[in-house]
Amino acid sequence: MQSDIRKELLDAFTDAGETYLSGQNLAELIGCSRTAVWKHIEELRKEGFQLEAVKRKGYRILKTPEMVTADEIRLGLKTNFIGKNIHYEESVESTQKIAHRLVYEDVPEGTVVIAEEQVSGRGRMDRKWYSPKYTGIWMSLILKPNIPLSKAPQLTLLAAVSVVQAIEDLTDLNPEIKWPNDILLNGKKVTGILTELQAESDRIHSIIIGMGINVNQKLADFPLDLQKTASSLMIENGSEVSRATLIKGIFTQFEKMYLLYLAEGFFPIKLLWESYATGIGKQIKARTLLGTIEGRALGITDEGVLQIEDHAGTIHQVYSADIELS
Ligand code: BT5
Repeated sequence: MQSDIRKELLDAFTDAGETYLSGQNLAELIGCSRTAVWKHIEELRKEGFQLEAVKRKGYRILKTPEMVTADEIRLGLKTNFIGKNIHYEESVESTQKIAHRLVYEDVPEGTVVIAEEQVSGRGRMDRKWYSPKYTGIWMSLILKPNIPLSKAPQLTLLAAVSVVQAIEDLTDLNPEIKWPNDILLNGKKVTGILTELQAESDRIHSIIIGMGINVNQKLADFPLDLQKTASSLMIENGSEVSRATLIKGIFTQFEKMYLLYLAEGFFPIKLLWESYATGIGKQIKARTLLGTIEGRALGITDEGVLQIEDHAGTIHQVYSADIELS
């Protein structure tokens, strides 16, 4: 089986330590073809393993990727409840799915599901979210705020502000937010946020905020159709970014923003959001389920709703859409 080859390959490298192992050695040790060995070595490279290949000697592992296990994240984490309870998995369909299940087990507010890889990561409206192993942050945060249903989208904006602040704290990058849920660097998407909720009538039981952050992917690691629109922090920054450190930064910023929100409402978050927003005051196109609206983005209301003034001067309130900046 494929995963067995991979496991045996990693075991062989671990046993060999500093010693090089040739493709032939590895194939014999594992009992597979040299092509299979080569294929798995390429896979490991994509996942962030640094392998050295020396002619007539073979391969050895120079560096393994950083993990985002609960222990790794707990170390030095100074929050009171966000990220205090971490559910970590190596590979999942979607962290959202696990978070929805955990809600039924009555986990504490601030519980986070983190995975190294998602095989069916999802975006809004069941779109796919590409979530390869070890190179990004794929996590879902469970909240239980006592707010009406209509205010839930504000938490998407709050999450975006927290992620931008954490990226700015850790790198020299200056990300922008595209309403409602994208974080961009040089016009390319590095983060997507998906807010889902469980509610009974108008009472929110829990809100699950999914955050997908491209951290250490190279451009060639993205599928072709995403290479024009997506990017990672490493591509824009020029060097690797520690996922565990960034996760801790997001938890810290999120907790600060969330407590401010619960105490003072959306207004202070709105001001921060506006300072990072792109497209406001500009001509934009908003694709909604009911049709496309073109006009000037006026800004967001105190509720977090986007306002667009069309060419006839009518002001539209947009609750959910895909935005195209011109
Ligand atoms: C989003 O949807 O941007 C929300 C993404 C949320 C992902 C997180 S990861 C943890 C949690 N668990 C999940 O299963 N999901 C959440 P949307 O605005 O609908 O954008 C989706 C579109 O972004 C796709 O149709 C692609 O065009 C593009 N896309 C897919 N993967 C991408 C990636 N890794 N980076 C940049 N763009 C991507």
